[in-house]
Amino acid sequence: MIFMGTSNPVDVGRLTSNEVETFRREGFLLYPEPIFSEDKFRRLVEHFEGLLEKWPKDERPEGMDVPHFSDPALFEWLLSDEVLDLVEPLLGPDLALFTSHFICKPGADGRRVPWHEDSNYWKDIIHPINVVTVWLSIDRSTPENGCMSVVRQSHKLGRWIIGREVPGWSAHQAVKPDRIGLENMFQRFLHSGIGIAEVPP
Ligand SMILES: O=C(O)CCC(=O)C(=O)O
Repeated sequence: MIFMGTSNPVDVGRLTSNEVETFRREGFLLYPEPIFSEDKFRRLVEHFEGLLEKWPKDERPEGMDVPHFSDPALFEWLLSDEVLDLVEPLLGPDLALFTSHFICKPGADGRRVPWHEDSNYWKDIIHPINVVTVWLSIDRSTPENGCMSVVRQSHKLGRWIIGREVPGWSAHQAVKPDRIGLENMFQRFLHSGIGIAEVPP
């Protein structure tokens, strides 16, 4: 889920000033707690499994884009206090939900997302690109099963990078949960949409 904001960040919500500072410095933040309560998260997983069940068998499941257009029940999670209170300290209270996406990657043949800046896709749509992505893994997301990687501080590079390796960086330098002392990225990740990220196969 990706949010846009037009006002000044405010000192409220679920982030400490240290976390806000880390986000601004690094371009991403691993939130130290699960975003939703166990019960609310379990209901989201069940809801998602229901959507997947109905998804056409001849279409890739990574393609479940903007599911909230046809399924307003998803606003229970997308516009929940738990999520808005993470985003508001970064973007301020004047927020809009820009998009949402379930990127479901089946074991062994999940589609790779190459190195990219999300903002490259949106540069003709959003001005200024002042966005926060809340990336929430439904299953355990580890280096072994192809979790997302980000290039630390790449949001400061000011380039439009898409589909290729990042000059001056190699994949082994990218930030993955095991590099920052976490077992996995389960249920907690925010990034700026301007930094460079990839998801290997
Ligand atoms: O989770 C994924 O596969 C891709 C996510 C991504 O590229 C992003 O959040 O920018």
